[in-house]
Amino acid sequence: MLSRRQILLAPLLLAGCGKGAEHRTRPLFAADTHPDEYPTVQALHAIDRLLDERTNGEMRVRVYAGGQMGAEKDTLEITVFGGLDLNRVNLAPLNSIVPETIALALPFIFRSVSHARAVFDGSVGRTILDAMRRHGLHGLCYYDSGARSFYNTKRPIRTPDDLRGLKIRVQNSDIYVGMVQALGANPTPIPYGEVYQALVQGVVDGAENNWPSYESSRHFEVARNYSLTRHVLAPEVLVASERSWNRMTAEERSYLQAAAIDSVPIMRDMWDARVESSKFRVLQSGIKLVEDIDHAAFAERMLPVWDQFLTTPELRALADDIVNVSADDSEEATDD
Ligand code: GTR
Repeated sequence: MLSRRQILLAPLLLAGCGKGAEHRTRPLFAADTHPDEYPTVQALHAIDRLLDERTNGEMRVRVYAGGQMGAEKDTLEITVFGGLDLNRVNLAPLNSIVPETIALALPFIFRSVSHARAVFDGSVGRTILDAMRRHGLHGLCYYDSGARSFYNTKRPIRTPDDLRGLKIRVQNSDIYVGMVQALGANPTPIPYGEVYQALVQGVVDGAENNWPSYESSRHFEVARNYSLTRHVLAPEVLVASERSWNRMTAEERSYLQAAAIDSVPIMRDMWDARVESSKFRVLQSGIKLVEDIDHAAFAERMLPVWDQFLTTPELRALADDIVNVSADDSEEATDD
């Protein structure tokens, strides 16, 4: 059965049903939940510019930003179905579609931002992108998402016990539900676009996210205690619909893949700058920043969560591979 959104998107879908030659007459449709100035959306615009230059305008990307195509869980369905060609999502909503992505979502699996970047850029990262093909998606590249930390309207969090009993918004992913439960809080999955109201109305007491999202979503105006738990450093992901991919010529595919890869360092520069400016803006607003976190206590609570989610030898091997990737961890994490 078609969902309401799939029916709404029927025109996009039909426009995408042509053969290779017809395909080039329309741009690739891309979705992102963030507003236009956010680095992930700017990365999609960068891909559009690169494709425009390299194909003399034959390939272009039309970006639907600000969540106008719906929540990430829904836009992913639409992407698998072929109604969207490109989709920039967080890793979390992919966890239930592509089991291999769970390895990257494990709390505290990354030692530092440089470790995370080495994994995204290396062979483990590629293996996980390739696994997406079995699920109707073509993984093109990862983008930075920095470190996620807890924030709330009630009190400063320093230890897991400080979270006890709080209602915490989580993304649509079982691993986030398991993580928050293991910390003694109550997880509530809510789409990103609805979290601000949920915080205002007290439906939830807190959430967790990186500096740029905490700022851009205006959650910082309501949830004034930001605790640098840095529990998850999972990436953002750019996927293509496997259906759209299969409709492209080999040449179009290589242009698209190359533009995606070339957009990664462009996005990384914008990301690092945005982390700094977001952090500056929210600190200026007078939020309470909690830095003396008992990270060891948080990490210890996550051990059963790893066991709960590493359910196959393949997933365990992927997690081991991630841990074994070497990186210059002495380097200061860029978003602390
Ligand atoms: C942001 C991420 C979004 C979305 C959001 C959320 O950091 O960029 O794609 O996943 O978090 O918490 O829902």
